[in-house]
Amino acid sequence: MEITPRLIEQAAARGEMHFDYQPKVSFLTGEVCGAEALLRWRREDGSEVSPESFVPLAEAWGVVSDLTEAMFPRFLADVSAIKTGHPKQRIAFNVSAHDLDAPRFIAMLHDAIDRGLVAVEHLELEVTEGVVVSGKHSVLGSLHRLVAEGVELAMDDYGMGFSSLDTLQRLPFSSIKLDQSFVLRVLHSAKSAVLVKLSIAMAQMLGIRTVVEGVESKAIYDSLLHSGCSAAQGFWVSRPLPLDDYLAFLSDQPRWPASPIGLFRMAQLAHFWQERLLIDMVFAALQSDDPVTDIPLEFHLDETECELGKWYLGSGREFAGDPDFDALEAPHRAMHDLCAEVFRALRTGDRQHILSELLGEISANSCRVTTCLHRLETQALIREAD
Ligand code: G
Ligand code: MN
Repeated sequence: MEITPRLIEQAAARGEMHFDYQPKVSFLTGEVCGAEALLRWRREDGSEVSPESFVPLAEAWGVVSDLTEAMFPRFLADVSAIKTGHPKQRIAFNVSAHDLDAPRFIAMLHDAIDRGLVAVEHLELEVTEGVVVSGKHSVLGSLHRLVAEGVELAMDDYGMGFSSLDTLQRLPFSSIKLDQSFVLRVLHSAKSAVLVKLSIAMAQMLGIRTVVEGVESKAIYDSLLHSGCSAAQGFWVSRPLPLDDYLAFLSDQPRWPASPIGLFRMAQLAHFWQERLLIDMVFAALQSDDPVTDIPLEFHLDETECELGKWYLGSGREFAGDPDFDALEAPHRAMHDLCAEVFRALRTGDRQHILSELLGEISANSCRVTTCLHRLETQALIREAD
């Protein structure tokens, strides 16, 4: 069969296309946290056309946006069926740069949200980085608005394109999905392992999460359990499933190995990094005559907004009673409060206060936070190895 643009269009219109759902598992909880909708084409005679053979053609012919628009209502209906019994699931829809550049698709999304057809907390968009989003003001504005409303935006196939850093700095991503080709090699290539782990750390510094694709074996899953990566997707967790099978799968409440160690490590890194960034900023401000007016995005002034704060006020409560856990909150809160005070002092020009008091106190509290986290990490490692 020769695939043509018309054939693709007819197939979508006739209902020959549907989505399978591939689960993602949280490394922190070991539970299914969501899934990715993957487009499937089953012809009337029952034969399957693989997405690798028709999606790139649809892209090349410029009809991919028609396909996206034709399939979006089906996706919304599926999400609605999923959320009924499983309200915490977030389901990802794959979009191409062409879709994001098409005002019609963005309008469809806003319309679906406004009409209550889908709630933003159930919705994620995965954007392939291969094709560059044009960067038109209108597109960027719409994307920022969707993200501000609570829709998540993931960069798909991270590491494969040539423009990943450029795209990363332009679009408001909430996560990156590390491409299978790196993940599949982590056990056999020291270079891939370093690239994967540093990409996770880099994402963390940007305040975004990482998902690994291509987790085909328990050994790969285990090797990334402590890496600070948020979630795993791949054949070892589950193959992509038809909607009904995915619903049954969720109802079984399957569990995978989970660990808080990645979070401890990332929190140590993030707070150390935040302290350094703050010091750099203070010194730049002291050397310049311009007053500091804006607080850079990387700084969470409210300690309950950073991942560590969210954790110890939420699922981390299970550690209550552990002296290192109990000793964490006070210096952590102090660190964030002191950070806010530095910004106030920079605005009022009170340099003396910063230099003689604030920096020293920040450093002392940062040490306390790091020590508690390091001890919690060691205890957890000993427990898990036992
Ligand atoms: O473009 P994206 O990276 O989202 O590609 C998803 C595709 O990868 C799907 O077609 C899915 O079937 C396939 N896939 C999902 N998990 C695995 C895996 O563990 N190994 C391999 N080789 N392919 C996978
Ligand atoms: Mn994807």
